[in-house]
Amino acid sequence: MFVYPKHEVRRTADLCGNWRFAFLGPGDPDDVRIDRTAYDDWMPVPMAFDAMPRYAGRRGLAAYKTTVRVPPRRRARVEFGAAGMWCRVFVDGRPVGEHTGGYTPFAVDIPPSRTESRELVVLADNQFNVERSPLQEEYFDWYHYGGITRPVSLHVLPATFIERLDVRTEDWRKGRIGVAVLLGGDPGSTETIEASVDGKRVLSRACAVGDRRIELGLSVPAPKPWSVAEPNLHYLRVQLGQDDLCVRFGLRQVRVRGDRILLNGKPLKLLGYCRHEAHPQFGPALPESQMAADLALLKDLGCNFVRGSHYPQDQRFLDLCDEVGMLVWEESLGWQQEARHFTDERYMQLQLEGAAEMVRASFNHPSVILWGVFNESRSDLPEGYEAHRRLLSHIRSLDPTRPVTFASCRGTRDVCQDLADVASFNFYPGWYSGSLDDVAPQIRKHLKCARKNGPKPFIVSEIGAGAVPGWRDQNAARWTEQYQAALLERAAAEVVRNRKITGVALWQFCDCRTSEQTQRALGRPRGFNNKGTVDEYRRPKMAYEVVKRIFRKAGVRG
Ligand code: ADA
Repeated sequence: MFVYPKHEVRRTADLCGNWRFAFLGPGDPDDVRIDRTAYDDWMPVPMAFDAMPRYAGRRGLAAYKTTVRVPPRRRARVEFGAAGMWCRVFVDGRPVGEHTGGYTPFAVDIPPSRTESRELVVLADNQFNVERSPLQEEYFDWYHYGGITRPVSLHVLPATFIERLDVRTEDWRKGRIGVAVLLGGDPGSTETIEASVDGKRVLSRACAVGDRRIELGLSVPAPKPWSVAEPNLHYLRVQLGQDDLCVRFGLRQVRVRGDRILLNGKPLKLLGYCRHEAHPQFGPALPESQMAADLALLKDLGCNFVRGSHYPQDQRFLDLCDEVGMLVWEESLGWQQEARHFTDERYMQLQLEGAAEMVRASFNHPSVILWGVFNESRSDLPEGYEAHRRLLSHIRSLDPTRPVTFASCRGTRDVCQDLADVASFNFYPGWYSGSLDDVAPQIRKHLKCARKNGPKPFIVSEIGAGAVPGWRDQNAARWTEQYQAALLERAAAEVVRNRKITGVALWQFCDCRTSEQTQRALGRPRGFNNKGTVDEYRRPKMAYEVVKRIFRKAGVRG
């Protein structure tokens, strides 16, 4: 719902749609002769190729091909929303870039040419491979798909172009913003820079573009703050010479004060779910209408909060959260990392790069209020302390405007809690251990752990139970919908009742396909993580009406 186009001057092209496709099967990408590939199929972009029936469950290399038109002798760039798990991009048969991580945006340059028609090939790989895709491992408790899973676009660029606009709220009441204009290309000339907010000119002056960054202080003509109840959005357009960029932003400030998270000075109560980007027919490449339908269900449940578990989110989903008023915890890619990860410098560099890609992509979303890292990793180890310190301080250096956290399952053994602005714990009383009577006491026990060094916001970042969809039984034991409803009722009621608890992200919004690794599969009926309050097709389980009643009574959904 962008009221203004993202570019009025820059020439761009949407590259979504059917590309030519060939599944090459298992193998090493260095053995692939792109010029000898027979493209015998078609594949929509964005889409996970192994969510398509013909390639379901198969792992290997896949080649995508399309043709793009670039004015002769002009530089251009292809921007990918994400491609996984690893990919290599070719232009006219020559490699121009690679990317790993599967959930973050990246770009590759198209070198100038006298020829206008350019061949673009993407070699994508959904094979688990510690060299090419170390950030994604088969033991994780969700299914890892492959392909070009988020939108792709072509950008024809002038010598000096606008890389990014980072918008910081300086005063939400008065509508004062700080804007960092990040430049790419060849600096060194003097250009005229113009800025408008909501279509009204607010700046026009000459500027030297010798460095890569121009700082602007601007006023929003008719400021309206962003909130869950009133998700007002503003539009900033900057033109610099022959290039321009329009971004949306919201006037809001997030602060931690004592044991509260404040949004524009008001304490938040975060009630919601952890959500995987997952659907049996699309894998992680959900169409926008499905994203919107998910948000409508979250709103119907009375939620104001969603934790994007366990990787950076699709920018289109965050756009929708901005528009409808949903608060987001966004986190970098990871799951139960161990000491071997923390002591692997290449792994840590990829974690740092992936976190930076996430922060840069999501910086302007008012809905994103919290950054997370390293889900359930060994934050009880000395190596874990250094790894958490590096990653959290890196994120803070890129974005000092948002608090940071990490979802710990180490309880009192956790040695990293001083590094986080918000204490977040995952625990499953009544599921992996104990009974329904342990739910509220365990929440109170973790609250005490969160406050051991003084008042601090505390989020129950995961709690829940599995229910096989449609399974109801007189015993009402584990895996029944009755048991899941009873457990979530106790968890939601305790969080809503206890004013010292900042919030909860129930595990999880919808069922999702999980790893086919034997040990994982044996504990996951149907090969799915069945802890959704709705199943994978978003059909509600018994818990739905229970959580809805409790969350809506709390009145946070806006
Ligand atoms: C962990 C993990 C989730 C999921 C959950 C479960 O908390 O963070 O991704 O695996 O357990 O269902 O057991």
